[in-house]
Amino acid sequence: MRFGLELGQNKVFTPLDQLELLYKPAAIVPGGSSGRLVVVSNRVPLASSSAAPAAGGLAIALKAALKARGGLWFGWSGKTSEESPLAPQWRTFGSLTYAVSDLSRRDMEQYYHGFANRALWPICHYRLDLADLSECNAAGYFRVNEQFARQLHMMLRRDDIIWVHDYHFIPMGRFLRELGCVNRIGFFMHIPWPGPEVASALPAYQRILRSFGAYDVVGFQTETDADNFRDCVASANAGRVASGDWCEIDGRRTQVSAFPIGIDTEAFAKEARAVEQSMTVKCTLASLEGRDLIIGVDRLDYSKGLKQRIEAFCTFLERSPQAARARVTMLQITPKSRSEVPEYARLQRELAEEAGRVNGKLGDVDWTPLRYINKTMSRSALAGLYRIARIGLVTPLRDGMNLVAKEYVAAQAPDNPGVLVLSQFAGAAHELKSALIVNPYDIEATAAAIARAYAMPLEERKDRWNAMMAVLRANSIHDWTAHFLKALGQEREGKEIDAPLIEHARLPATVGLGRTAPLPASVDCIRGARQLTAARRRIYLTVTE
Ligand code: GDG
Repeated sequence: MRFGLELGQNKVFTPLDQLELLYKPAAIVPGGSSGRLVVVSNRVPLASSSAAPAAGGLAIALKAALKARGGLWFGWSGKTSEESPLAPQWRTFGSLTYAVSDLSRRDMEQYYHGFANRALWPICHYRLDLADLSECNAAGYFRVNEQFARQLHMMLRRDDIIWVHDYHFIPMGRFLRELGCVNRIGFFMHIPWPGPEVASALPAYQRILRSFGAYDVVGFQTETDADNFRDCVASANAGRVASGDWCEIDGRRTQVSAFPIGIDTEAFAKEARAVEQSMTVKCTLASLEGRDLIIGVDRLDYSKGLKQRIEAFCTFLERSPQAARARVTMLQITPKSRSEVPEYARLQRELAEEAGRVNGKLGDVDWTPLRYINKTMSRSALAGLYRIARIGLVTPLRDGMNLVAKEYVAAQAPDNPGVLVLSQFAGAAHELKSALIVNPYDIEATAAAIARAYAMPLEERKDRWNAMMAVLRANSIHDWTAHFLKALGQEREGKEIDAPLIEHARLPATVGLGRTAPLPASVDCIRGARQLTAARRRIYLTVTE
């Protein structure tokens, strides 16, 4: 018997016994052989052919991890359909299966555009002024998460290890638990998490916060984000914060830690070296006619600080007669994103106007100071353009990490590296301390940092670059995947941590970091933690039998 599934343009026929294999639960073996890795993310990089464009670093690293242990990648197809929910469509390549599901138009409006991109995104980026707090969008967010959880639950085996990604799916773990899922489930937040004063503006704040308690491991980009989250848990009485990165939320223990995401440093450096002679690089160099290049690469998003960056570049040219005479040129590559969301459509118009204004004011018949491009470039073209740029401008107003900062550094030529100007509000600033760190709201200071980068002697550029490369090499995207999966696999490998739960109490913040510190352990809490662990083991064994 054969079963037909539509996948993009292709109709895939799959024998029914293979479908059964996909849905059939496997027996749990605590501490035994490793199960599949199941990744859940909003978009699934399902390449329909080998001619598809190369995936980004995150997709490559996750794919490698999925292939290594066998896996399933599940998420939204990127398409809408009239009816919802439809059964997921899936496709298998060797040990890796992709399963994707469409959204109805209403789900897309409420869950994706409405709640994920107009409530969670702005609030997590500290933009309360741009947030839409509509209740029905919040309801749509939970509804779609429940739908996806039901679909995923049907496909799970009992020894799968599940890794949920990003703000679109915060409640996914909670719904899976309600369906009886006892697997290890981890969650990684790619965007920032603000403190309670800002986060509590979220519609359904308590429900969202408590949703995190369904996960065994919750990862954030920086210690600051993880601390903010712990502060939210404590101040909302959603649980208790313990020593050693542990939180108890709604009676369940969750590890809350920072796992700063990296890039494939060596591969990116190699790519940048290799494309030095490419047509894109040669044509760009020819068009510059010896002028120095400053580069910015960002999705078109208000969090990226593009207006302030253009203003800072303009101020730099006005304050620096030498640079103006040398006709330094800025290339800003900004692929459009989320154009259906009104705030993004408005920003798109405003940036185009601003670019025109700068070029009208400072340009000449043979010089366009700002090359503002809304096109998506190939990954290798980007690597080559980073390499020829004397300055990398990465000045978001708020960013979980910012991979462009890391890519710019990795792409530099060791004997003549460029300078990274980096926002203090990017997660990357926690690691790349040898960049020129700026406050992107301060236009004059950012312009001064550009001037300093422009004039920086070779020895200083090399010292700064070497220091940053050492950081990137020590924490690549592969290390990130391994660290997270190791934390998530602790129990499976019989290494469950029996750290005592300790009442959360805030001591005066330590200088600069604002970290919280625990008080001595309370006997009741320790007992509670042990009971919880024992109860969880009992459930585990019951399921196994
Ligand atoms: C979220 C968080 C966090 C950009 N333009 C083109 C292109 N890109 C690539 C870059 C980079 C990626 O897109 C952008 O990554 P970012 O980290 O800068 O920003 P978000 O998209 O907002 O990502 C962020 C990240 O998740 C990972 O956890 O760092 O904080 O917001 O890799 O190179 N790639 C190609 N053409 C382009 O025109 N090929």
